[in-house]
Amino acid sequence: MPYPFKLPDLGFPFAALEPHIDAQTMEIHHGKHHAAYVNNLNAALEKHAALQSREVDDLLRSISSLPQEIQGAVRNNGGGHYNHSLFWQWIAPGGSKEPPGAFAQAITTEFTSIDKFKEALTQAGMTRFGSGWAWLAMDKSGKLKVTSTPNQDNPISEGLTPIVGVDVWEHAYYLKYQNRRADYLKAWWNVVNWSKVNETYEKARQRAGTMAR
Ligand code: MN3
Repeated sequence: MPYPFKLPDLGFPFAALEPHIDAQTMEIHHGKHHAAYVNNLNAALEKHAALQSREVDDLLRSISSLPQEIQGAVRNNGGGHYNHSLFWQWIAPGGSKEPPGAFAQAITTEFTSIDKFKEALTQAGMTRFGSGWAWLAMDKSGKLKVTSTPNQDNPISEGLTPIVGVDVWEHAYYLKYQNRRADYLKAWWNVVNWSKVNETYEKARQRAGTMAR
């Protein structure tokens, strides 16, 4: 949905991810942090009517073509809005055990096992200095790779499609885990919504297949 951008519903109660992610963190993360990205993105586009029909992912794919005075605001706040809109969908109460079917096979092919993939993504999150995200992303040829980005950058700005990502900003975990990012990441695996992640993967794979033809 284009401008004015709106804060999407979380899809579940704030407390639904307990004990892995606590209710207060979810309430502030969604209702304050994500809401601020939405408000700031809308403010940045307020005087740019020609950009208001564009979806946020479209804006993020072409940041360098935007008016220079709003590039930073779109990158940070558009990225924040887009990243969190995806992030809420990739987590769910109770999660789901493992990636299904063809997706599991693709992960195993690339990383040798699901556990090795989880290690790689966790490592990417642990080694992201300061604030940012760790991602599983697909390149244009359909190949999966683990990557990480600073701040609210998203892999789509580098021509990749995010399949799943984890927020490693301190605001995502500090109230419950303080400085223990490793404990947060370990807990986060318990709430990953693999059926939604698989859906993201299938869509990206179809797109990569179309482009390869
Ligand atoms: Mn966040």
